[in-house]
Amino acid sequence: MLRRSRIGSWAITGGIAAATLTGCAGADVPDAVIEISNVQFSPMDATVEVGDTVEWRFDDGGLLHHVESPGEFDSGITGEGTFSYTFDRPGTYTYTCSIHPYMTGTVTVR
Ligand SMILES: [Cu+2]
Repeated sequence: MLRRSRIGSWAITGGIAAATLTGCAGADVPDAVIEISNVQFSPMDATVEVGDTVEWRFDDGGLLHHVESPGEFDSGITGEGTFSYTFDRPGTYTYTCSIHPYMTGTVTVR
């Protein structure tokens, strides 16, 4: 009896989570995700369309990083969380990490 009620409870929780995700899909789901781990951007080069949102995920065990493209976007220095930017003009955007200058990446917007 107890076991069955636990399973039922999990099913309800899952249903709510799925509904919440679906409800936010239009605004919050990035068009491209760039992982920051092992002191590099992955992928280093991303291509998106005008109007797309790119999300960088700081996932390097708390190591501080920075996503910076002077005059375009700047995540600030952080070791956790995410940074999103929506590109509304075509072009090739180069960015670096000010803490680790050898960390570079590009976003091509077409
Ligand atoms: Cu860095």
